[in-house]
Amino acid sequence: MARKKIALIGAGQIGGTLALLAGIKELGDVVLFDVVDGVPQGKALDIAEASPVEGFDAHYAGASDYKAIKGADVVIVTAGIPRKPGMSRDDLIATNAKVMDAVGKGIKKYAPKAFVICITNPLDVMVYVLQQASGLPENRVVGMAGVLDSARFRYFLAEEFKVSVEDVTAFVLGGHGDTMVPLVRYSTIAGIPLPDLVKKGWTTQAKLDQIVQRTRDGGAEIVNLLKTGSAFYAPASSAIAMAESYLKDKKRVLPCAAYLTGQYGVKGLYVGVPVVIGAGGVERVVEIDLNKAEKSMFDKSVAAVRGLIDVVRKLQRGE
Ligand code: TXD
Repeated sequence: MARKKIALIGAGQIGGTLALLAGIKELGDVVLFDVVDGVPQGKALDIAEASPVEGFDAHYAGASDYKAIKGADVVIVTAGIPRKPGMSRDDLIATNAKVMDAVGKGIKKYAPKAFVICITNPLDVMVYVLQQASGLPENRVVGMAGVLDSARFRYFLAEEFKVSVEDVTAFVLGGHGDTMVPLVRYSTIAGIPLPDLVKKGWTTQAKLDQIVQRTRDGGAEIVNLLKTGSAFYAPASSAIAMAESYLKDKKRVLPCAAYLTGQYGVKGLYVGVPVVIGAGGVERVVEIDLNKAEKSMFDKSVAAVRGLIDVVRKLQRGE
């Protein structure tokens, strides 16, 4: 069986980390693409030279021409500009929407059968622009945010409870960022819901609320520390989990920005919801009942995404 081909559009901080992880996990051959000539080629060669030491077999190439992504099975998009301290994700909108347009056209021409994962911010809007520009079916274009948000939540919970990260599951809904909806009652330690653990005295409600807020602000916490860019290790790990579920038809249930066709009362918008990712792409959207408070947080999140889509449409019309 020939190796799968993974194309990484954007060879910056996340792109480079994705390339290394794809190799270490032997997911396939890797093409790094970037508009800055030399960087994708340099990172490709550097990682290829690590392969004998790490003991993985994968072919690496770097390119500045879309031809190089021809026939890719998976395309992961990080192209664009990241946040600097003081910037919100939404400040990136005008520049990154143009980038998504160009990237979408490149994918349409050279990799129309690919499963596409968008990482570029503001995520829920960029994945929409990318899907529109690529013309690929909605269930083959998905956004990465929820896996990262829930990973942050899981990590903070594991620290609080002093248990393995492996035994913490977390459930988040909604848009990436400030309007994210962490679902505490569906988040568990080895199957025990968090509210039960508060009752048992493992933690307090106040501490839990703090953790939820820290999760919401997780991106900004890293931006403020790094000062020159945003998080890249955990975002790359998160996207690789999604790519792996597709390539190996694992059918993992992962929170992703998925195109909704009526689920959760939303139509024609990408919003963060739990989905099943398998060989068919997004095979299913998992729906759960939300209580009043959760529904109101979710609706706020959806309204924020809708507002940003309107901004993009205005920009596209040149207004
Ligand atoms: O959860 C999430 N979705 C995210 C998203 C978590 C963290 C960061 N997130 C966003 O990912 C971030 O706000 C950015 O929009 C992207 C990529 O972040 P990264 O840290 O990798 O940014 P870099 O290092 O600046 O890399 C971006 C690369 C850089 O090498 C540019 O030269 C390139 O994108 N670039 C392009 N490549 C191809 N085509 C075009 N048009 C292009 N424009 C810039």
